[in-house]
This record gives sequence, C-alpha cells and structure tokens, in this order.
Amino acid sequence: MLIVIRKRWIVLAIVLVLIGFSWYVFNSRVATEAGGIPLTEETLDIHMVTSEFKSKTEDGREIESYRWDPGTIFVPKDKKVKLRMYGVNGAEHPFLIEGTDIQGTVQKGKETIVDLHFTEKGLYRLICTAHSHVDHQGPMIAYIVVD
Ligand SMILES: [Cu+2]
Repeated sequence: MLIVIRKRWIVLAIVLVLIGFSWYVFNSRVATEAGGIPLTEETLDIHMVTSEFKSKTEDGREIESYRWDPGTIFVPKDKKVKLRMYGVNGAEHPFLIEGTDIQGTVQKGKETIVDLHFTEKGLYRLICTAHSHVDHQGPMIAYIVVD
C-alpha cells in the first residue's frame, strides 16, 4: 500500500515537471518569435515622421525645432530598405542623405518613400536642408547606422 502511494507521488511530480517544462519552452519560443523583424524578408520597411518641438524662453521668446522621428535608424548593410517618411509637422522638408545621391522633399500629409541599399558600413546623415541647424529651426538630422 505504501509503495503504491509513493508511486502516485512520483508520477504526480513527473507530470508537474513536464507541465512546467512545456510551459517554459512554449513561452520562450513565443518571446523569441516576437523578438524582432526577421531580416530574411526581401524588403524592410522603416517608418519615420517629421515632428516639431516648441517651447518659450523665460523672456517669452518662442523657440522651435523640427525633427525626424525616429532620429536614429538601423539599416543592415546590403539590405534593400524602404524608408517611408510621412510629413506631420512643417509644410515641407527638402532633404538629402550624405554620401549618396538621394534627395527629395517630405510634404505635410504626404508620404515620401526612398529606396535605400547601402553596400558600405557607416554612419549616414539624413539632413533637412531647410532646418539643418539650431539657428534654422533644427537641427533636423537623423542618423542612419549601416552595419
Ligand atoms: Cu525640415
């Protein structure tokens, strides 16, 4: 009788360990799958908007700065990427990407799509030529990290 009860406890313990292990494997797999955009996709889309910071100094002067948001993006080397820039703040933002022949304009309420395909690692700057410096309601510069 005592041996039968011990066997039941052992079976119960094994079942609980198996349930716990299954739960762990299932959840760790879900976390891995949700961990990021798979870089094996043919094309990668990166979304960006134009934004604006506004503030007042103590003497009542209004200051503002236009920004690319996000201000830093990661682009894998040798990967085809569509950079989708949507104009939210500011009527228009003429831009260029240093080290490339890419240029264009982002207009309020419209999306401008740029095809990126960097073959060299490095740090490239997306510069709005109208707001490139703090004296011109900037610096509206985003950093493209290619690695
Ligand atoms: Cu701008």
